[in-house]
Amino acid sequence: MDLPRPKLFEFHGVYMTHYFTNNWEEVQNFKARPDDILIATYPKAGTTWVSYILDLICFRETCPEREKSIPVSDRVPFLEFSCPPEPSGTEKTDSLQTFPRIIKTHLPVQFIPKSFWEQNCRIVYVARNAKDNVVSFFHFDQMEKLQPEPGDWSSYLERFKEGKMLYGSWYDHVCGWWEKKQTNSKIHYMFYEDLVENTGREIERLCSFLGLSKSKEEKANIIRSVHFDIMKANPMTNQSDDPSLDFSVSQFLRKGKVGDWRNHFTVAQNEQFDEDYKQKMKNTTLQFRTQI
Ligand code: PPS
Repeated sequence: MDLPRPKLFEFHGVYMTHYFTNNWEEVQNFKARPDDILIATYPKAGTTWVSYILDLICFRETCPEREKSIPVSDRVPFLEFSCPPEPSGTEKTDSLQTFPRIIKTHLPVQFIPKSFWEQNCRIVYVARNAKDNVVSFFHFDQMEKLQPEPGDWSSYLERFKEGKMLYGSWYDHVCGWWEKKQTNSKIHYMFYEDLVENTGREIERLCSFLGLSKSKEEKANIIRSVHFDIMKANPMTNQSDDPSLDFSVSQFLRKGKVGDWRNHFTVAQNEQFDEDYKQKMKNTTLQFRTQI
């Protein structure tokens, strides 16, 4: 795929690229169904992992054949993505034949199409600590040709602090969804670090949020399938079919760890980051773990 890298621009107060705003009217007018499950995240927080978990929870027993033939990116369409001639995220979602539909978005809470609220849909939000999130995003932006040029690490880190990233400020994103969750019981807010620490417990919580029960054996099967090494080797989950990703530069399933930020932040960068973080997060009760 040989497209020029896109430019960031401010869109209703949030930095975006045209791949995620081209189809804005259709996205905003999207008709959600009451049984739709929306998975929302800031990019690189564990979207693919949780998308796959949700897909297995909902469909492993009833449609086992999709396991071998449909990449997770097709099972769980990316709502606001649009890169013609590929069908847009809304078109892909509208053509899904499954119930429920599981739909992925990276939109900040204020941009969510209103029908998701009107239909009282279940929403799973996944958040990841800022330091590992920015490191993962930096490596991804190097391999993803549909992303703006990342530049070097130290300027990238500054841009992250300023919110000049695709989908804007991480701080606004995680806090905006956290505030919304306080008054909306249909939002399940979960953390990447918890998933790494105890995948089984988090799957259990997801099942209970969805009102589904799984046998011990079914749960064990899901835990096995969503292990980092297994997902990395699985062509249905490792994104190896995505022509815009350059796997000679990095991997989509790169490390899958909590604390990889220590291999990237200098001592000075870490101190400045912590100082700035304290300011930006001083009005929220939201807490993250940067190690487990
Ligand atoms: S995207 O492009 O926004 O949809 O990316 P996203 O899927 O949100 O995030 C990618 C990071 O999630 C890690 N990942 C996992 N970690 C642990 N276990 C499993 N099974 C797993 N699956 C995906 C992936 O490796 C990326 O993180 P980094 O730190 O870059 O490895």
